[in-house]
Amino acid sequence: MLSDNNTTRENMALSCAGVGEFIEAFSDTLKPQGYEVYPFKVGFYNAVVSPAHHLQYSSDSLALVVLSTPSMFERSFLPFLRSEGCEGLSDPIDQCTKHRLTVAISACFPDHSVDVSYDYEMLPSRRPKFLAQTAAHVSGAAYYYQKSDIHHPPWGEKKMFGVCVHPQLGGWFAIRALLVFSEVQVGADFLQKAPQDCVCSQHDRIRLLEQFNHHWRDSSYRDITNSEERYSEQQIEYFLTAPDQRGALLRHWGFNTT
Ligand code: B12
Repeated sequence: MLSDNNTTRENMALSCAGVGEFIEAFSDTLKPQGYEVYPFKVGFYNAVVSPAHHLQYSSDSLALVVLSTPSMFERSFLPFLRSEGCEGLSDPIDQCTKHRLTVAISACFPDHSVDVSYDYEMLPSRRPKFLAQTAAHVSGAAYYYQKSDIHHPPWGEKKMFGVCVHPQLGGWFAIRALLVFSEVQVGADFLQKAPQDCVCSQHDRIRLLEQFNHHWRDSSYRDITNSEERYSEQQIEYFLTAPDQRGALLRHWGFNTT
């Protein structure tokens, strides 16, 4: 990767303020398209996951987690279908996110090597490339409520999947991608930001995990807080449609998909 003056940029070091400046244009590009961007250090993530899930970068490397907000569907996805269309077997929302991020990365980080992983990508070991909920939590974007956050779980040994809650959006968002800048190191003044704990009581946390695990199709878990935005009826219909039927639904709505 070459910088403006044709020197190789390696081990660029950024202070906390420098991180804000570094990601500003990227974040400003994606915000009107319905995406949010949160920075963190790889070390924050590796400190909590098991070694098998470690991200293989130095602990000071800069990482960004990208969330989609409710408006992504109308501001980014429907226009994407109109302008680009989508083809092949992969999920149309995934195609849209990949397209938007690829364009924004080349525009905002032309001189940097960026490793991008998407939420749906798996390693050969069949593990997800990154644990989206842990990334959202350690970046301060959204609190990840897990069974271990319940003092006396009423479910015994039964596995209960955890769920992230965003302070403004409740459960009305998704975690889409992880970017890692292996050559950008973040200084010690960049402190981990605690996510806002917006489901404080044990009673509500139990309700949240039960709704997410047993009733996720009714989206009640998404309304655990008073969220500022929700998915539109059209978006809810899209996501409740089985993945293999979504192409037909888009064609029914008048979009060209193959
Ligand atoms: C596999 C998968 C599934 C599987 C299994 C779920 C699971 N959690 O294992 C199935 C098919 C069941 C599933 C279903 C759903 N899923 Co799903 N799924 C995933 C996926 C791809 C990987 C999850 C995974 O394998 N985790 C592995 C386990 C081991 O991770 P873990 O339990 O978190 O354990 C780690 C943490 O505990 C961490 N850790 C340890 N200590 C600490 C301490 C702290 C403080 C922290 C932060 C972390 C931490 O270390 C552990 C690993 O070592 C993620 C996307 C992604 N790339 O992450 C989406 C994801 C979790 N799913 C999501 C959703 C919404 C759903 C569904 C509602 C369906 C849908 N897509 O609409 C349902 C709901 C669950 C249900 N009732 O069935 C969302 C959740 C969003 C949110 N708000 O949290 C995600 C993040 C996708 C996304 N794009 O946003 N899913």
